[in-house]
Amino acid sequence: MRDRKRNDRKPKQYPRLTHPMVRDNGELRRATWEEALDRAAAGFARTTQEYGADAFGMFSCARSTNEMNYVAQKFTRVVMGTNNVDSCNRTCHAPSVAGLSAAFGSGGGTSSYQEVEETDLIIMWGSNARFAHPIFFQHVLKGIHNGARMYAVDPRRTSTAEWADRWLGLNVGTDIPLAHAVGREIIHAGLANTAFIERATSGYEEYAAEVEPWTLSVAEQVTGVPADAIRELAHAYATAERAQMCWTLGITEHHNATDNVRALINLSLLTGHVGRYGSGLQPLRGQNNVQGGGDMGAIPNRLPGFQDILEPEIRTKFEAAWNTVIQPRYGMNLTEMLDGIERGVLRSVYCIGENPAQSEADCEHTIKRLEMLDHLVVQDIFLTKTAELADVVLPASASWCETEGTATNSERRVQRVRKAISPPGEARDDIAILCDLAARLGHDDWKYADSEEVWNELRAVSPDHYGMTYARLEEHQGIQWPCPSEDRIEPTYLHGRLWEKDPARRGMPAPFGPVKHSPPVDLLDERFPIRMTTGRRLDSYNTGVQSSGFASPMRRGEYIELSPEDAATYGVEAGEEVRISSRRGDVTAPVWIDPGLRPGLAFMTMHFPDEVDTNQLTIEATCPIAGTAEYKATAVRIDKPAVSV
Ligand SMILES: Nc1nc2c(c(=O)[nH]1)N[C@H]1C(S)=C(S)[C@@H](COP(=O)(O)OP(=O)(O)OC[C@H]3O[C@@H](n4cnc5c(=O)[nH]c(N)nc54)[C@H](O)[C@@H]3O)O[C@H]1N2
Ligand SMILES: Nc1nc2c(c(=O)[nH]1)N[C@H]1C(S)=C(S)[C@@H](COP(=O)(O)OP(=O)(O)OC[C@H]3O[C@@H](n4cnc5c(=O)[nH]c(N)nc54)[C@H](O)[C@@H]3O)O[C@H]1N2
Ligand SMILES: [Mo]
Repeated sequence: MRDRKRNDRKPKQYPRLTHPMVRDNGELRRATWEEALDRAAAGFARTTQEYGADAFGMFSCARSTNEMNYVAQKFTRVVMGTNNVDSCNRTCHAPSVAGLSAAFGSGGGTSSYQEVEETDLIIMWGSNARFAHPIFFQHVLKGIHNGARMYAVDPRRTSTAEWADRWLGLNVGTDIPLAHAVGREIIHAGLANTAFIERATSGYEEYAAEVEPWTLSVAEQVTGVPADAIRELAHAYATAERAQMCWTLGITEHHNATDNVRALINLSLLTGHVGRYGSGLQPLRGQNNVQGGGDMGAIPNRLPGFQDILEPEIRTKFEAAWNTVIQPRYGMNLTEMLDGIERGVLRSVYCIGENPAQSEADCEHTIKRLEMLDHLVVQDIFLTKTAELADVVLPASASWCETEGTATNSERRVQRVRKAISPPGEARDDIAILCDLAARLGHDDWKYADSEEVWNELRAVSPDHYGMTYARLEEHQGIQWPCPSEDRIEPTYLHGRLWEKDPARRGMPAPFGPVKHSPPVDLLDERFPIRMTTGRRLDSYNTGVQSSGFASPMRRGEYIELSPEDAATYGVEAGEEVRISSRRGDVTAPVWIDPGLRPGLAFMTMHFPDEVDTNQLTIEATCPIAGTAEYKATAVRIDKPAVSV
């Protein structure tokens, strides 16, 4: 039985922003739109004049529409003249995009939700989709109903794992040893798809040598997963007719996250479970439009349509379309921009729909950095902790019910978003605000009659989106990219080319990534003996801005979740307040006892930072390729707070 004792701390209610604000004498005060826009634009112009275009950075919004992200990145590149634009993709799936791009040349998930219903095997690797992707999970349940087997690979026996045929409860940060042992077992059992490997891949020999030391028993020692469970997973994956490998942050929020992703992709190359109907790789994306934000070019290395900035003919195309000059180099990603603030090179930030003051690892450090900025403009729907630090606050309409546009989900499906109600007070559409700022910065020709006009501008420069008119999106109830033609719908899965017999049509082979195990950076020792991982619950959303204010019988606020064994060892009871310390800070929270946790493993969410600021504990160690932080592995200790006298 799970402990049901409630946390009686009151949730913070975030006020919806209904009018602009500017900072005077250290305080935010109400302002008119004219005043706030003038102030915002003047600050951006000033930092650029003084320090150059690259002193500006844009944090774009993965909650908002494709159209808004298209305009936000265009604002960054054309109006401000820099490629410093990024979004929360950096904190979650940038490693998936990097890993998939390295293997296949494109960063999208390779299959569709429908295929999950018609597959034979579903692996949920580091994903608690039952909580975090409940709509996708309906497709998983249909797949199970249709006879698919399911394996869950997660340190915690999660609500997702409860639906699995088998749960592999590995130690945090041991995914590469586990994947390598699965790969080795497939090879040694003679179950590798040699025809596919020869035809469609490269680097197999190196990969086989890399996995060779990872016998089942060595892997059992390192991962904590029994050898027979590893063998079972290996045989199930290799012998399945169709198999879906799904992963999320258990794989990507690590200092070696891109390597983790490569380790899973390797398994698909070894077995041929990619590039055909029913078999594929699915990184379930995070925020509702984080896939679309990246597709629209709100990332520092790609122009809209995931087109590489370093390719001269791509730049030439966009320079002609936008009548501008695009810098021939990658901009800074979100992690680099935060570093850049501290180094004094990034002086102004335009933050649209992000709350880094609470979402970044080691957030006290992030807050100090944001305070160092010469000019911070925050455009949000609520007065967030980040907005409280801003020089100018601009109230936006909420993308999901107050604006028109499109959004793109994890299966690359672009769907229409509808305006159902008007935004409150003086709040305005994100795109209209961006255009008004552009006008003040010398681009008074930025006028869009509606979101469809933005979309058609994007279609003209992005071959993958060209065939998706608004009318067709409506007719087909959403269309997956790529969609290069107005009279065709492409297959639901990517990389079918790998199965072509004709080498010319098959194209570049997909390389194996010979990656190595690297344990978490935040080491366990006598002072910090507990491995804490962080993540999500069904009833709350990210930093809680959009979900704290609601009353739900499910809502139970922040806890430190411990195994029954650890609770006994530390002599703590359910509901008792304890101090949780890491090498960066400490917080207090009540205890929740979860029998789904193994001894030595603790869990906290990121949902209630105003009650318990979990990210004061987490470590900034980031993946050097993708820039994503190791939110999933913090070393902590637990103490009963001293009784004050
Ligand atoms: N209800 C709800 N849904 C959401 C969100 C939300 O806040 N609330 N946020 C959205 C966003 S932005 C995102 S990115 C997604 C995230 O979706 P998920 O990634 O599914 O969510 P998390 O709970 O962060 O982490 C998933 C699992 O990783 C496991 N894990 C931790 N360490 C390891 C490890 O070393 N190896 C393995 N294999 N697993 C490990 C954790 O135990 C956890 O169960 O959810 C999205 N959906
Ligand atoms: N400890 C720990 N920390 C984590 C993670 C973890 O697993 N553990 N996960 C990380 C992940 S995956 C993510 S994605 C980040 C999330 O980090 P953030 O993106 O910083 O957090 P959110 O709370 O989702 O903030 C989204 C903001 O967008 C605003 N918003 C919503 N709709 C609109 C709109 O239409 N227009 C505008 N202008 N604003 C809008 C909301 O009000 C909110 O303030 O957190 C990361 N932090
Ligand atoms: Mo995310």
